[in-house]
Amino acid sequence: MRPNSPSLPLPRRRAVLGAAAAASVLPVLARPVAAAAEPLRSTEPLPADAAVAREVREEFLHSWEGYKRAAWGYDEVRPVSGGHNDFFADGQSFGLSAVEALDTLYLMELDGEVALAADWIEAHLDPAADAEVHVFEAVIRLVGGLLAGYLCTGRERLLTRCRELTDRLLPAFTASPTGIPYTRVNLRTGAVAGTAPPLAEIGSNVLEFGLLSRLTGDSRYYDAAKRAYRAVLDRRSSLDLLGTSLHTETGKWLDTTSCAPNPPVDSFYEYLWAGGELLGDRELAGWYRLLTDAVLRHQLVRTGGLPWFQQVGATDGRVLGRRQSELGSFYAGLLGKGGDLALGREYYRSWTSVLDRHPVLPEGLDFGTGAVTAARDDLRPEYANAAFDLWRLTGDEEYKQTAYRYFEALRTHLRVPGGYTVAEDVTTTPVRLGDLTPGYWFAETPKYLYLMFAASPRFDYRAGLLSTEGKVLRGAVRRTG
Ligand code: DMJ
Repeated sequence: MRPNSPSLPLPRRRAVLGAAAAASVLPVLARPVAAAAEPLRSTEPLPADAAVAREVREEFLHSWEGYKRAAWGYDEVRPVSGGHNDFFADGQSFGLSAVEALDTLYLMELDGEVALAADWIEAHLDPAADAEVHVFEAVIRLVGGLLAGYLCTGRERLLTRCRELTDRLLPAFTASPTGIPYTRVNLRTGAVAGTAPPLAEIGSNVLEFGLLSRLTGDSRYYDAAKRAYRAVLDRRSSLDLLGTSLHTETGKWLDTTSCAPNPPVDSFYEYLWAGGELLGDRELAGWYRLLTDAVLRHQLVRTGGLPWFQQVGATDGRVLGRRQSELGSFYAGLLGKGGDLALGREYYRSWTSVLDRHPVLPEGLDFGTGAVTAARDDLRPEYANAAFDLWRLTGDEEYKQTAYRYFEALRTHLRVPGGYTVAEDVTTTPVRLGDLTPGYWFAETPKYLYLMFAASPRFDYRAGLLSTEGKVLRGAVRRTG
């Protein structure tokens, strides 16, 4: 499919909310706030909230315009070369970045852009494309993006597309003899493939599927997601730990390393907590507590006074590694939301200490030695996500300070004329750049930062709930008039 070119109206630059409105944002999730330790280091005073929100919105628009200019209708932009990237399947595009951006555009009150993106999606996103897609990525990015777009705008056709797409993803679950999903499915033929899903790919669908079941009255989606979770919980060890990946057809563990909160298991745990919150599912909430207690018991260690999570054998608790992925930094926020706030705050500081030592965050490190084990930076959102979560829980200025530092680091090192890009190596001076704006950029980092500073009237700061891909699945406030 050849993506269409848009007619590109310049976005209307509207003033963000004034300081008075910004000052009215309160810490929002009512939970006990643990005594805070001293921040790691003092920082310069921040610009006023409204000014930061304006900066973030401008940077988001800079990358959005880069995508529109060079890659409109394609999945992802290559902002250095001006090329584009098919994320799911070569020669097949779903306009991924536009789907990812929908609710961010809405929250930033860029309504002309929302209409442009939604019109394209409704006209061109093909839920029956002859493409073998990665089920997990299609769920968190496309299904979640369409759901959030629908919730923000009320455009029924976005919900229709969402349902059509999910119906075509469902064979990955229903064809499985164990309930553990296949990892890939051809949207046109329903042929399934891939029998070694890691935990994140097994569980990170219960929010999207549960919500879709609610919105449509069709329980098949939620039932499939719950069956998958149950299949994992039934296979936990006597220590209440989980391995990394399971075989779809035999149900046997393929890797018995408990590597939480690293990928590829990260959002499996996140969706247990969030499923309890969004869907009121007490079973999911109970599983979250059970499994988290085991992770804290067997994997939590301290190095230089800061907490990290080692890898252990799920059956015997034997220590297997000390690697930590940058993606694991989201866990600071999840710990906070799940009732372990003091530990969540400490773990956030573990990551702030990494940011203290590098221009931007590397993908991986050995927390025992501090050595970088993966020198890339994939323009990831997890640290900003944790800042957002912990700020909502505590209202503490520390999270605005550090989130702004993170934003400045990205702007200094990863901004290019065509938008924002990943880096190949963050240990070189200057940072050696790559050439891709991942779709999740449009869904996550600028959204978390903007919401922290903008006092947005379009987000319910108390009730709002975001998916692992930053999609607002609860708490979008519809525009009036
Ligand atoms: C995003 O696609 C989601 O946050 C997912 O849960 C894992 N991480 C990537 C971005 O790093």
